[in-house]
Amino acid sequence: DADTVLADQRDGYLMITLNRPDRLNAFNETMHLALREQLNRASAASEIRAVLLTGAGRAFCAGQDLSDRDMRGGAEAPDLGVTLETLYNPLVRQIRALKKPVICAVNGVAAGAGANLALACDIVFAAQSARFIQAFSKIGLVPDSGGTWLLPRLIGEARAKALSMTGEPLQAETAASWGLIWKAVADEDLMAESGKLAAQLAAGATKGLALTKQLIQEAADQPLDQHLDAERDAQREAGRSDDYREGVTAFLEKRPARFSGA
Ligand code: T3D
Repeated sequence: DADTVLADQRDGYLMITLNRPDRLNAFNETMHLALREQLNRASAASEIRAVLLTGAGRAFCAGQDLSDRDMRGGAEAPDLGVTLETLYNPLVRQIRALKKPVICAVNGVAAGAGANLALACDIVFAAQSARFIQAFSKIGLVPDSGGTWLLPRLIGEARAKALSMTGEPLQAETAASWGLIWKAVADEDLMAESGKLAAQLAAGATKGLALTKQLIQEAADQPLDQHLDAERDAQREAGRSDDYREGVTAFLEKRPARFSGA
């Protein structure tokens, strides 16, 4: 189970590849921990200013590895609350809390927790041939990894319920037209397009982008009045960054800004 996750630092961003292609990159504990470690690395390293997450082979991620849940010999069902508490929930929290943009390139099928992992990222590209499947209902489970929170917010209750209850695959283009993801792109363009955006955001005003991410995420839970205060505080903080000074100066000097991330 070595190298269940590959990581490659390029152009200011960390490209992380889920790498269990023979299992469609389904999650076992080793892959969870390896992914967590790479996200921690991305969070800690000042030279990494964005993350690009993708999958090896023909799939993005098929969710939980069900061969680790084999109860055919009469084994007791595992306590799934424990797996969520210790593995899936920390992963979603980690992505949402990361103070750098996380871009997801969904290169193929994204099922179960694999679909919701993708949706937890900040900007999601998908290859035209990719499908999103809330596979949970087929095995008697509920959508996890934030699915029941994110889906109704992104696409409304009607579509969220139908996708979750039927487990029907949703094609990338429909996902984009519904507002579930940012863009569906031709398969052969997926990595170039998502890599280009990752590099662009890695060269951006990191502090401002992190505050933007935080504000948009918090908006779902607070009234406008309170949120206006949060925007005021965030803008005050962004306004104290070197990148704000550089952005305004570059505009006035009619040249591209050179953001340092500070
Ligand atoms: O358990 C907990 O801790 C709670 C947390 C749960 C989170 C969850 O994610 S629950 C949902 C788990 N995932 C699924 O239910 C999806 C299962 N997979 C599928 O439905 C299909 O494989 C796909 C729709 C994703 C893809 O279909 P297809 O036809 O393109 O491929 P395939 O032939 O089904 O799969 C190819 C191989 O990958 C196959 O192995 P083989 O026959 O070549 O040896 C298949 O068994 C394996 N595979 C696919 N998904 C999983 C998997 N092996 C283990 N676990 C998987 N999730």
